[in-house]
Amino acid sequence: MAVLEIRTVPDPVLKEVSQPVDQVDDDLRQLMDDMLQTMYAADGIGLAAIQVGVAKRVIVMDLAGPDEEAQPRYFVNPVLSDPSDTLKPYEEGCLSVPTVYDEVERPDRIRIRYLDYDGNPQDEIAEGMFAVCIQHEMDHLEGVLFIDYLSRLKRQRAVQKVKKVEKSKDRDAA
Ligand code: GNR
Ligand code: NI
Repeated sequence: MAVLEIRTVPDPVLKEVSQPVDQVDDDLRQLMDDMLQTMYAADGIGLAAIQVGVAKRVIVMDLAGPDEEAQPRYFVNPVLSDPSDTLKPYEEGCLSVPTVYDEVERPDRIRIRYLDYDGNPQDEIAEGMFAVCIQHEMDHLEGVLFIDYLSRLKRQRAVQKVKKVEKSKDRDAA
């Protein structure tokens, strides 16, 4: 297992559209294991493969609280459908846009079909935090970030802030 580097804005890879996976094999499971470890190391609740520079339609997630047992989840080739008419705002963050948080409105209930860790098809209804997170991650597969829903001014400020934060991290590391 390995902790991978998480790409941050304005890295152009984050705008790429990810490609469907044709087989859930041991190589893909290795990627999912590494993604999960990377997500845990960064204290995230979800991660899309493109955030570690891999343009495959793969997502990992764990919505368990800090004092709960781990609940790792893996989504390969996920498809969303039947969104609720009701939208709900939520203060989102993103490991690719560190230190920036803002409200995004999304359907509060949505159906998700995907292949699991073993390649078996699954069909679920996502609600609450699961619905927020899976829609945030699905956007990554299309090259979309939560800041793309904000005003241009807020988006530009967000990118500038991340550039600054990343530069100071590089200085600390040097
Ligand atoms: O860790 C994360 N937290 C989060 C909080 C609110 C809405 C979405 C998220 S996903 C984010 C991890 C991430 O960037 N996934 O792509
Ligand atoms: Ni994100």
